Amino acid sequence: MKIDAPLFESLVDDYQQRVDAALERWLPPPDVNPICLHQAMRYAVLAPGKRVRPILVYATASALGIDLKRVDGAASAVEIIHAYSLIHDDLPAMDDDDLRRGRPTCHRKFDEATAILAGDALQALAFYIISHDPQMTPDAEARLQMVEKLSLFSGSRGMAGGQAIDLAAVGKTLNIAELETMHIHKTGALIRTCVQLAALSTNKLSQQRHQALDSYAKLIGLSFQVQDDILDVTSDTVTLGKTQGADSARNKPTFPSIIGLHASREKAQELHQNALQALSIFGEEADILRYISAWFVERSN
Ligand code: GRG
Repeated sequence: MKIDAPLFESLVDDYQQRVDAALERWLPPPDVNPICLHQAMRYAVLAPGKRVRPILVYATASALGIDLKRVDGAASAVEIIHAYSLIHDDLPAMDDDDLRRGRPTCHRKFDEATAILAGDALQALAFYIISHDPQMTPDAEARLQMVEKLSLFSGSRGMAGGQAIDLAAVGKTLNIAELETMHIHKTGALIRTCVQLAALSTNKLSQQRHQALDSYAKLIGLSFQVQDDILDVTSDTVTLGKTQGADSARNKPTFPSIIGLHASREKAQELHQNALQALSIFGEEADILRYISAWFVERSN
């Protein structure tokens, strides 16, 4: 599909609406017991996030000619894992934040115990979806691989491990390689999962194409975080929907704090160019992924 900027924007809108509808189907109803827990889960997931990760699942599926119905489950699962990670990240024991997606954080709106449980239950729900969704692949082996990827990349060797490195790094001096390792795990692993889950939804993908997509995903996973660090310095709380300057206030190492703002912008652009290069074996069917890479480094929230 030939893509230009307006079409890209309308596809992003479609994907956001599509995943919101799927999330609504998977989330427990707000009036079913335990009501408070279910309301907290819905509050966190349905809050107005960018839906970057589901968009990436749909975009990869679209580039590979996969029916989007087959990846609704994967798109929902990654957003649900992301929502759980945000709830737990905001807790007093971690970043102790009051604002998320322009609203009070889950533990502020409900209470700490409910927020912990909502995160736990969301993590379980994501794996339920991947193992259960009848619309996904009929191939049991592929489904098992999806469970494996999601668990590996969200666990201690992926996102949760990155969070542990992050917490240990507060107030410390990291070099750029150590900072990258942290972000490759904390942010990059789940972004990589999005592309992998979509790629696993087809058995027609060559090893070479699979690897090219994975390289692309690794590069944009890091560029997303570089831009996040830049925005923490340059944006404002209302635009971000979370507390601006929170990283520097907590004395967290970031790309701008280590290499400066100018070099951070160059780094983001370099990662973007490398991501485009990784897609060079694809034709215009992958243009949507090229636009996503550009979006990641140009976004303002
Ligand atoms: C608690 C296991 C555990 C992990 C937490 C994702 C994470 C790991 C912490 C969130 C804090 C943070 C700033 C992480 C970097 C990743 C990131 C930029 C998250 C925000 O993602 P967006 O911008 O948020 O996609 P929305 O709200 O738009 O979905």
